[in-house]
Amino acid sequence: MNAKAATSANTHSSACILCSRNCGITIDVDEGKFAKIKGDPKHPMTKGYICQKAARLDHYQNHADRLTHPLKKTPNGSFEKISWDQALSEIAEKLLRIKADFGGDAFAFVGGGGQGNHLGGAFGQQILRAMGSRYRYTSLAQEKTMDFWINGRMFGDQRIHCTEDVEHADYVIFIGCNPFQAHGIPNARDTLKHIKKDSSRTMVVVDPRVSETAKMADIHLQVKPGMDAYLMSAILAIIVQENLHDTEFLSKHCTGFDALEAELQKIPIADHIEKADVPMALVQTVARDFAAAERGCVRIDLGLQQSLHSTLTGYLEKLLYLVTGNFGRPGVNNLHTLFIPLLGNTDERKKDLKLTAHHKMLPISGMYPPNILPDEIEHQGDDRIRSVWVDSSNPVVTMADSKAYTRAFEKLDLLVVVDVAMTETARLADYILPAASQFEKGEATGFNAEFPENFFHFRHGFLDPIGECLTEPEIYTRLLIKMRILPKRFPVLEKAAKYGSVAGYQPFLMALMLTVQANKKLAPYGASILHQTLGKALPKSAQSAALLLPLALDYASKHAEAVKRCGINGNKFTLGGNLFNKIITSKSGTIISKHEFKDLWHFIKNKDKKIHLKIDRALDELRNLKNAKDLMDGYPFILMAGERRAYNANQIFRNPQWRKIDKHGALRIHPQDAEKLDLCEGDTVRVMSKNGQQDVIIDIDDSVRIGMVTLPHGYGNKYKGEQNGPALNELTLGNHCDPFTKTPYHKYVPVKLEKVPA
Ligand SMILES: Nc1nc2c(c(=O)[nH]1)N[C@H]1C(S)=C(S)[C@@H](COP(=O)(O)OP(=O)(O)OC[C@H]3O[C@@H](n4cnc5c(=O)[nH]c(N)nc54)[C@H](O)[C@@H]3O)O[C@H]1N2
Ligand SMILES: Nc1nc2c(c(=O)[nH]1)N[C@H]1C(S)=C(S)[C@@H](COP(=O)(O)OP(=O)(O)OC[C@H]3O[C@@H](n4cnc5c(=O)[nH]c(N)nc54)[C@H](O)[C@@H]3O)O[C@H]1N2
Ligand code: SF4
Ligand SMILES: [Mo]
Repeated sequence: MNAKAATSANTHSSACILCSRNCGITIDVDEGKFAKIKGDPKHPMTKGYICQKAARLDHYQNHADRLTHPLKKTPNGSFEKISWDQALSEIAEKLLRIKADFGGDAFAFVGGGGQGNHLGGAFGQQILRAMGSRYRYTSLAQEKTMDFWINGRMFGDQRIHCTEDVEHADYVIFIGCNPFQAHGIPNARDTLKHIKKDSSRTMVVVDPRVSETAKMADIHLQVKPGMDAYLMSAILAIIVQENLHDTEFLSKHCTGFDALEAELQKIPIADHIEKADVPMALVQTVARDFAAAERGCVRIDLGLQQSLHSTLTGYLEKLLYLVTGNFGRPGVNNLHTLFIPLLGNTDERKKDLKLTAHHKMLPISGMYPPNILPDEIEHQGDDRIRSVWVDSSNPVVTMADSKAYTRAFEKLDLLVVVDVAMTETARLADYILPAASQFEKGEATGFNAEFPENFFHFRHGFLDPIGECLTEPEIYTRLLIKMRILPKRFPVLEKAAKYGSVAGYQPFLMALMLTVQANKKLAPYGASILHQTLGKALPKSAQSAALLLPLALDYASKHAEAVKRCGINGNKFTLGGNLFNKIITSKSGTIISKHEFKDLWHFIKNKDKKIHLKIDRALDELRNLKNAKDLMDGYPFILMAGERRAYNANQIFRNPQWRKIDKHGALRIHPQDAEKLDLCEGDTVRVMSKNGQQDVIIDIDDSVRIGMVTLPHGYGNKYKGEQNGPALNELTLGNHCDPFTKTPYHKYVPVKLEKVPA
C-alpha cells in the first residue's frame, strides 16, 4: 500500500493528533501499519507522556472509509471518481460563477483545522479571500468565543489569550473541565497525580459529576448543572465582602475595580449558593483559601463554555484570578504567545464588521458560530449562503442540530468537502477532495499556548499519501491557479528559493517582497506563493512548512530576546530565518521562546497597559442573574450532551474497533433515577429532546448528580453504513445557545427518558 513503508519497520517522530495537547510520539511503521506507538522523550513539552488513546492511531491512518480519489456527485446521488484536474477546474468555475452572480458573501468556509492540523487551514483561508467573503465558521466559535470577546475587552485585543500554570500552582480550581480524560493541560494525569500526592497543594473541582479529576480532588463542589454563574459570583462576593482581594495588584495593574466591587457587594451570597446547590461552608473555605494562596490558578473548559450564562462565566473566571492577584507569576494564570495566528481581532466597536444576513451575527475573533449556519443558508433572501466549503470538520455530526444541517446543506448550490475520510458531511457534498493524512504530510498545530517557555512542533510527513490524495497546501494552491488568481509558476522566486537559508533567507524574501509589490493582488495568497516556491526547495517531508517562514520572522521580531534565550542566534535580519530553520529541523519539536514574567505586561494592548475589569455587558448579565429563566421547559432531566471519556476523540476515528471499552457510548444515570424509571444496568432507554430522540444503553453510575444524565461526544457516525453509538446532535437545537455569542448549551440539554422494552 505504501512504497516507503512497505520495506521494513522504521521509526518516525510525530505527534498524536487526537487532542489539543498533540503529545510527541514515535511511530514504528511496518507494511504501512502503525506497529508500535510510544511517547517521544525528545518532545520539549510532553517529554514522553501519552495517554491510552495515542496507541490506537492506526485506526485513523488505515480504515475502510479513507478517501483515495476526488469524487463527484452524480445525478442519481452516487459518487464517481474524477481526476484532480476535472474536480478543481469544475469547482473553480462554479465558485467564480457564484461570486459573479451573487457576490462573495454567498460563500462560507467551515473548519480549517482539527486537533492537530492547522497548516491546511491557513491555505483554506485563501479561498475565503479569493471569494471576497468573511464568513469563516469554526468549531472554536461553538466553544470559546465568549472567552475571546472578554479578552478583547479586558486586554484590548481578542488575540490575547490566557493560560494557566497548573504544574506550578499550589491551589488549583478546575471548573467545568475534566483534565484526567480531556487533558487540555500539559501531561494532565502526571500533573494531577503530583498535586494529589503533595499535601501542601490543593485541588478543587467544580463539576456536577464526580469526574475522574474530581475523584483526585481535595474539595469537590458538585454544582447543579448550569448554575456556575451563581457559584462563581458568590465566591467573588465572599472575597470582596471579606476584603480578601489583592488591592495592591488591582491598583497597580487594573482599572474599573470600583464598578465591579459595587456589584459584588450587592450579591446575595446565600441565595446564589443555594441556587448552585453546594455547601456554604465549603464555598467559604475555597474563597478564603484561594484568596490567600501563594500561587492560585484557575482552569475552565466546556462545562462552563457550553452551558448557561457562558459570557458571564467567561468573565467571572478571569475575575477569580485577577481580583486575587493570581496573574503574571509562576504557578498562576498568565498570558502567552501564539506562533500560528489562530485568532483574529474583530472588535464590534469598530464599524467595519460583516453581520450575517439572517441572525445579524457579529464575528468574534474573526469567526462565526456554527449554531446559526443552517439558518443563514435557509434564509429567504438574495443575501443567503449558497455555497459552503468544509475542511477538517464533520458539521453534520458535530454541530448543533444534525437535521437542520442536513436540510440546509442539501439546498446549497455547491458543497465541497476536503477530508481524509468519507464522512456524513462528505456524503452530502457535490465534490469530495481527498486529503493526505496527518502522517502523510508535514503538519503542525497552533495550540502551543505556554508561558514563560513556549514551543512549536512541525511534524514531518513520513508516509506517501495513499491513492491520489494530496496535501491541503497542494489542493488549495492548485485551486487558486484554476481560479486564475495565481500564476502557475514564479520563476524568479523559484530561483531565489534555491539559495535557501543563505543570509537568513534574505535573497528569497527580497524577491518575494518585489513580486508582491509589483502585483499587490497577490498579497493575500502568501501561503500558496511560498508553497509553490520555497516549499518546492525544502525537503519533501517539510514542503508544507514554507508558510512558517513569515511567521518565524514575525515571531522573532516581536520576541527577539525570548527567542535568543533558547540558543537561537541572529541579528534582526537573520534571527527569524534561523528560528524557521530550527523549527523545520527539530523533528520532535523545539522551544521557540523563553520569556521573563515581566514581558507579559507588554502583551496587553490597552494603551494604559492595564487590565480593564469593567465590562458592561458582563456586569449587566451578572445583575440580571436574579431574573434568569429556567430553561428546563418541563423536561425532567438535564443531558450533558458530549462527555469526554477514555475512548472518544471528536470525529477523528471512524472505525468503532478503536474503542477498548464503552463500545455503545452508554448513558450514565444515577441509581436513584434509574430506580424511579424501573431501569436496570444494560437496559435501553429512549432519550427524547425537543428536537429528536436516540435509543441508548444505560450505565447506572452514582458519579452523576441526580437529575443529570451524560452521553459521550465523538460517537454517532456511520462506519460501513452502521451507526456507531449515540448521535448527540440529533437531540440538540441551534437556538439553544448563548444569546450573545451563539455558543451552544450542549451541557444543558433538557430531555425525557423512557424505557424501551427488550
Ligand atoms: N478523551 C477525549 N479528550 C478530548 C476530546 C475528546 O473527544 N475525547 N475532545 C477535545 C476537545 S475538542 C475539547 S474542546 C476538550 C473539552 O474538554 P472538557 O471540557 O474538559 O471535557 P467535557 O467532558 O466536555 O466537559 C468537562 C466537564 O464539564 C462537566 N460539566 C457538565 N456540565 C457542567 C456544569 O453545568 N458546570 C460545571 N462546572 N461542569 C459541568 C462535565 O461533567 C465534565 O466533567 O476535550 C478535548 N479532549
Ligand atoms: N453535542 C455536542 N457536540 C459537540 C461537542 C459536544 O461536546 N457536544 N463538542 C464540540 C467540540 S468542542 C468540537 S472541537 C467539535 C469537533 O468537531 P469538528 O470540528 O467537526 O472536528 P472533528 O470531530 O475533529 O472532525 C475532524 C474531521 O477532520 C478530518 N480530518 C482528520 N485529519 C485530516 C486532515 O489531515 N485533513 C483534512 N482535511 N481532514 C482531516 C476527520 O476525518 C474528521 O472528519 O465538536 C463539537 N460538537
Ligand atoms: S489524546 Fe491528547 S493527551 Fe492523549 S496522547 Fe493524544 S495528544 Fe496526548
Ligand atoms: Mo473542542
